[in-house]
Amino acid sequence: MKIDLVTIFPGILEGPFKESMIKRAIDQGLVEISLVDLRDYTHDRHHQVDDTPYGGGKGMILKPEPLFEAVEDLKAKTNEEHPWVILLTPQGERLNQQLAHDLSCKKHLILICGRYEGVDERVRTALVDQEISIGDYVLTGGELASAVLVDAVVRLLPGFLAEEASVNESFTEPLLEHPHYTRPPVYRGMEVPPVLMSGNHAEIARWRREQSVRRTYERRPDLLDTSILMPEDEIILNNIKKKES
Ligand code: 6GU
Repeated sequence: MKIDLVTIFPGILEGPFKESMIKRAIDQGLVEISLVDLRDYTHDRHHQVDDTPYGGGKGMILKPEPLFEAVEDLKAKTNEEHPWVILLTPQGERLNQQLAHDLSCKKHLILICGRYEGVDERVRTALVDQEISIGDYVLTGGELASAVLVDAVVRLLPGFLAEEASVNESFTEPLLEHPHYTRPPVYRGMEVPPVLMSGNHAEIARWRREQSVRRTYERRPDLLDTSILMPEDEIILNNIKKKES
């Protein structure tokens, strides 16, 4: 996969891809990530990327010309038929695991990081394939949002994770994770549940499943509304509800 990030602050994005798992994915050749400085696509002395809004009002708007030229240049340099152009903006469709999975199937993503009060509307209508937001809060720009998107997408690429880990996990499965413990068995008086040290794998699996269902019910009941539970999970859930009443 190839990912281009178009931004006026490439410095913000230099850190996130230089460490840990995403770095490894880059080193392994699973993904190629390029930071593209929008100012490289200006032609004036001041490298102006923004301007005041027609009709008045506060704030600055990203100009269309540098964005069009940057994206067209990136498209001209790729072998891909149709690179997928995404604008990161609070007005976009909300990122979730399904969307991350859909994007992980694309061969080439071009991510435009929005800034200031917004971007010229002609960029949205004529250049962008999809607008994406990472949640209902306001950031100063799309850079951090694009780093979140890249992280969520790259970890789903084939060969990134051991098969089991990526599939059997919160939000692919409809349930939240059960609690985890490691050594020591007692820390500051807090004990590891004995079942986890029993060596009885069937018992451990049952305990974990119960904890997952309980956690989901307590913290994210909305996930239970939309997911199809296995019959064993329905029984666990009914027991939890019975004990409550
Ligand atoms: Cl993509 N951009 C900005 N500026 N704020 C956001 C966002 C994006 N997603 C959530 N908040």
